Amino acid sequence: MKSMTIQASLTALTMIMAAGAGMADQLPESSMHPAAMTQHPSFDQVDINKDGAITKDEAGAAKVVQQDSDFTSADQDKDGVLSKTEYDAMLKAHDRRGG
Ligand SMILES: [Ca+2]
Ligand SMILES: [Ca+2]
Repeated sequence: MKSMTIQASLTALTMIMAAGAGMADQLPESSMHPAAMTQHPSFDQVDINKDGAITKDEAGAAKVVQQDSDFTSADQDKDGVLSKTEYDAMLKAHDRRGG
């Protein structure tokens, strides 16, 4: 009777370990998907050439804007690029829209 209890415990332990391993397997895969879009890239990450401004190409490459009109409306002073202030304001606007 006692040995059956041990056997049951071992089986449960094996199942827990297997489940843990399965979850660990999934972690790197999900972190490879930037489509998890809960967090926006920082200004520095989007400003690929580090000139202190985000062009439409850089914003598109980082997927921080879905369409030209998003970029245009974020470019508040209409100089064709996003400053850090404009970029931050755009992200805040995105968050407000819940998207
Ligand atoms: Ca740039
Ligand atoms: Ca601007």
